[in-house]
Amino acid sequence: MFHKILIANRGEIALRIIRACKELGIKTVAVYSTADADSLHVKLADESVCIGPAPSMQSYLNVNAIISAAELTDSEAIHPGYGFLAENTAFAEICENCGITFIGPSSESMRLMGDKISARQAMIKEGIPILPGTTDGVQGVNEAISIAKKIGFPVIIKASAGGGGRGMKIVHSPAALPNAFATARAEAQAGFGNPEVYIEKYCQQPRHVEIQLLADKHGNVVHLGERDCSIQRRHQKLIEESPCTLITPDLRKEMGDAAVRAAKSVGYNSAGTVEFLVDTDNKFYFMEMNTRIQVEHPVTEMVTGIDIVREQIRSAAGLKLRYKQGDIKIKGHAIECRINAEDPISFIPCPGKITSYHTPGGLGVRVDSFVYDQYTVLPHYDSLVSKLIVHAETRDDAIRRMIRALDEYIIDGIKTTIPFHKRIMANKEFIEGHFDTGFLERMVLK
Ligand code: MV4
Repeated sequence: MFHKILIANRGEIALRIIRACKELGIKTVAVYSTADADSLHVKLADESVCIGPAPSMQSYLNVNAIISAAELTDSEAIHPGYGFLAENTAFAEICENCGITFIGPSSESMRLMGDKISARQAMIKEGIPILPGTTDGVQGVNEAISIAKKIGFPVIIKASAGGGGRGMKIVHSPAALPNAFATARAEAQAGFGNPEVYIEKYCQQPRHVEIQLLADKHGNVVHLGERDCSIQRRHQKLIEESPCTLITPDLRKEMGDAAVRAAKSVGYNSAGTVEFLVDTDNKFYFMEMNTRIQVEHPVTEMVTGIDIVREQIRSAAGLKLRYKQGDIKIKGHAIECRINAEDPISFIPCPGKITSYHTPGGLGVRVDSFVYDQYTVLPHYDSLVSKLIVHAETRDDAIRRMIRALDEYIIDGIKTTIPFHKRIMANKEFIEGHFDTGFLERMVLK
């Protein structure tokens, strides 16, 4: 096992990783920007290294500074968390070349899954369902029109180097295609440095269901069931839960097996997530694979009792997976609310000083956060201040527990999305499990 790990991140995920390391007896090194000098991840780590000024480009994305910090502190491994460098193939490769273990998959499986066209091709080979569309990049607008006519409108244009919903264009008619196609390519070039796009049939009102995987360096892969992440706004997930209300044990097995095969097809050997869309006929389609620990991993931890970060670190150290698929049992229901420093109606970020702070507690309540009384939420980074996770026997009990916990939570001095979550937890459609990825947009219209 590693003796020392450097955590190349900040905020709640840096704390989450430090906690796993402490329980494994591993020493930790925090890195921080000058703006984060008072942050909890710096206080809780055994050592810390300042890696630059507040802007992420000069600190948490500063590869040279982070590699130097790892070498200076004799860290054997780097955990990238999520965001920042977590899915940067070049960074994973640099770690590999420097003899530092990147806690994540090999740069090769990252590259195969990072390119959405090569990921689609890998799924076809494995017989995993994908939406009708192209299996190669689309170069010209005429080609795009003939493909779209063949698969039928509406279609969606996506960047091959994109992901997470960034740079997608929904097209409803041939007339709208030339403009959408040109914009999609230009945005792909500007946003990802690669203009390549592909076209898929657009699936209306799907559920976003993802399968959590654990894999080791010995070819073993298990799945930990699914999360429903359909409650999102502009591709920012706000509420996640496990299990998903519409997944039967048979469908779970089918999707879980598909996700395991997807991982095996690229030699995947870490924690990861395979994202599917589930349509109104309960048919599922591979979307993409996230090769990192995700924000919403705690809901899966609550229903399986497995520490995903701990298993991810063990796997990176070359240890064998401790679980067979038959050992994985889903117990009860878990829900996570992402609490952001944002206006609860407009979702405009509201950083600032917390003047009073009290966290909820009690049975089945978990708070993954990094803020404290008098802490100033910084404007330089994302606005997530806390993840409130509840676990209970049934979904109804979990919703009631979440309402109770939201009522207990005091965060004064800044605006947060707590009032938004209270409204959702009281929403009839949400309570009945009748929602899809369009739920929030429709709610605003009402
Ligand atoms: C889609 C889709 C419908 N049809 N692809 C968004 C995240 C990324 N991983 C894939 N995403 C989607 N891909 C096809 N062929 C719907 C989404 C989608 C979405 C689209 C528009 C507005 C909100 C959305 C929320 C979740 C998923």
